[in-house]
Amino acid sequence: MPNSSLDEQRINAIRFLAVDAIQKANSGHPGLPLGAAAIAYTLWTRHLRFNPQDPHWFDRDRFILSAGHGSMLLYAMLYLTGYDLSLDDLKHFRQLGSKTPGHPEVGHTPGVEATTGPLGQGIGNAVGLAIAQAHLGAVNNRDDARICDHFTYALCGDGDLMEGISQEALSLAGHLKLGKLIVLYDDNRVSLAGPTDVTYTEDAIARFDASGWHTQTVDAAHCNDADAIDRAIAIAKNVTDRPSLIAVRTHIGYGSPQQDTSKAHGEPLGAENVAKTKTELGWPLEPAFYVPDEALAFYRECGSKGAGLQAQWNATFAEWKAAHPDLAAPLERALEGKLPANLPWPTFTKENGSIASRDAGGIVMNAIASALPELVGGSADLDPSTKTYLNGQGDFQPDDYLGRNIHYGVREHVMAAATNGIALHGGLMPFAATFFNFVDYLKPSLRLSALSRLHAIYVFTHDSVFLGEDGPTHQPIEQLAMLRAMPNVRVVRPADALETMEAWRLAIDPQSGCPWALVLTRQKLTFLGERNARVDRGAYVIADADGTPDLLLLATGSEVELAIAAKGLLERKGVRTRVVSMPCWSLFDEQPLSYRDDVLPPAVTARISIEAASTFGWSAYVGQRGVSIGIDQYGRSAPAADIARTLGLTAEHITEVALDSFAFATHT
Ligand SMILES: Cc1ncc(C[n+]2csc(CCOP(=O)(O)OP(=O)(O)O)c2C)c(N)n1
Repeated sequence: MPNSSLDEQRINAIRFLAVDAIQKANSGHPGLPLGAAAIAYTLWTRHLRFNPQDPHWFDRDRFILSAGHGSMLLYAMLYLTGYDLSLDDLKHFRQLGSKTPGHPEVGHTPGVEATTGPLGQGIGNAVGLAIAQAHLGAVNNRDDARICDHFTYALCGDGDLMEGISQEALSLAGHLKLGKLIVLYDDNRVSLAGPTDVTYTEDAIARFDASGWHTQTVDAAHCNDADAIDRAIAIAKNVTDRPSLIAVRTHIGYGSPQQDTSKAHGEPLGAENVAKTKTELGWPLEPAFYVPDEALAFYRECGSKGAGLQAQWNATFAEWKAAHPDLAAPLERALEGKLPANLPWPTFTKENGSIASRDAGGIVMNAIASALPELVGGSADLDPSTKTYLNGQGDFQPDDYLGRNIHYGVREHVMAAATNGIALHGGLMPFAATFFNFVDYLKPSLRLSALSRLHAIYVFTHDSVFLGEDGPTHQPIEQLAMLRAMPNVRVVRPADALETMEAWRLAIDPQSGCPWALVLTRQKLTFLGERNARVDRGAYVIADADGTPDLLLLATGSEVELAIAAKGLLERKGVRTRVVSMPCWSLFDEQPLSYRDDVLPPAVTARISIEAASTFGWSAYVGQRGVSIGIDQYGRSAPAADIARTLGLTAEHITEVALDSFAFATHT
């Protein structure tokens, strides 16, 4: 039981705000708020440094509710401590247009730091947030002023820890010795479908031990005891050479008739059980959404201390800025979402010869890296292949958080979730790289980059069957279609070095407000000529017909040069052919109709799309009379030229198809 009745009352205020909101919505998850209220209470009122008046204060502690289904716990804390979230907002939990959606959404509710709900993502975000703090701290903190020195806390449940991404996250965080990361585990041994012992019986805490974390348990006798939790958090904060886990043994649905059962997990208690729970915990039955004046005053006072904390920090920051203008300028610029003027972009000309777009990407990144200190990131053990290593910028390692190259290891999923965390932190521009085929391993996190409109840059290389001998397990087919179907993602597949550079130019724009997927080749690409490569318009005419075109060839990436070769053959047969490079569909779709009609004249119905991937989606551009040449099957393990021949991706085959199509379009 709580050690004092005041604590108990304040903890119960959290519980019953959640219970009443869920009951009113007739939807939600009361089990977690009932069981974990004491954890939130202790953390928020005794440790967390936050300012409800300025939810974006740079050096605030971050709190991530990884178990996002427990959103009412977070909303209750935000309301109680004085964020811009009213009691009325809680009364509209899960309703259309409310500030209190079913799962927390960053950018939607003041004080919510990350969009969580897909289990395990929040722990990955927390690792990224802690990486960002460690790096920005190493770059900027000085003995006289520690301007980036906050903690990152995450609250997770059994479900988070069952997800594989959590293993990647704790393994990476343990290696990196992220001492300012503290994970609180709501160890209630019940999940959605029943008790966890039907499937989850390993020693969860030993996993953290084995990964180099500092671990503590707060046992069942104290699950409601703020002082016990308080002591554990205080100890964890003092452990600076390792991340910390605090497993708090709790009871799902605490105090309700469904306590310790999965019935409490994800459905409203029901009016009768709400009443029984209130009676059990000594809470007045009426009114709903009751918060004792003393409790509200206490929480509001905790919240109002944040203004003082931030004022102190502001003073430290001002001194630091005066003493270190060289550090302050780039940090402030990045935080304002601005780029440095005159970045040293490389030039690509015919003299560079044929060059793979992955190599072009590496040249671009390395050209701008020194002038763009916020660019940090890494690959999933693939940077020799993805060409994304930033030369001379150091490795982010436990003994050197200054390094800008993050070695994610073969952990694609947490790489992307951590990338989201870095983007959420502010002050940095994260990138993440892997083979395009393995986008499948990180897609759940990329989806959250997109949903949250995070500025994260994904570099995906080995973009097609033309990677060759590694075979169909490594050859992407449907991945382009998958990413193009995802709202808010800019998918760019450049045709040569110049388009690659233009893609990077767009991708680093902090105002773009979305994730970018740069899809690059392993194999060399012909330089397609000095020109105004309008990647920003999504598609443009790269090689035009002499006169009004009879036929349009639409292509992306490595297939643009194939289209240009086919154009040569077609013109010998008298077919006036226009080639359109279409590196980014979504940008093209957003152009005015007049531009789209200029590039793809409606009168020209003989249209062929050429892309070494699933043809899914191309019908929107080739129309009913058009034809899509692509690969609607899995690839082959063979040299690229043999694959091209077998799958019909040759200029000769394209020409044959085009001639048929032209005949069809003009004679029907
Ligand atoms: C990736 C993913 N899979 C499944 C779900 C559906 N789901 C939501 S909560 C939950 C169980 C979580 O159990 P636990 O973490 O123990 O939470 P508690 O029951 O203690 O509230 C499941 C399966 C989800 N949100 N995310």
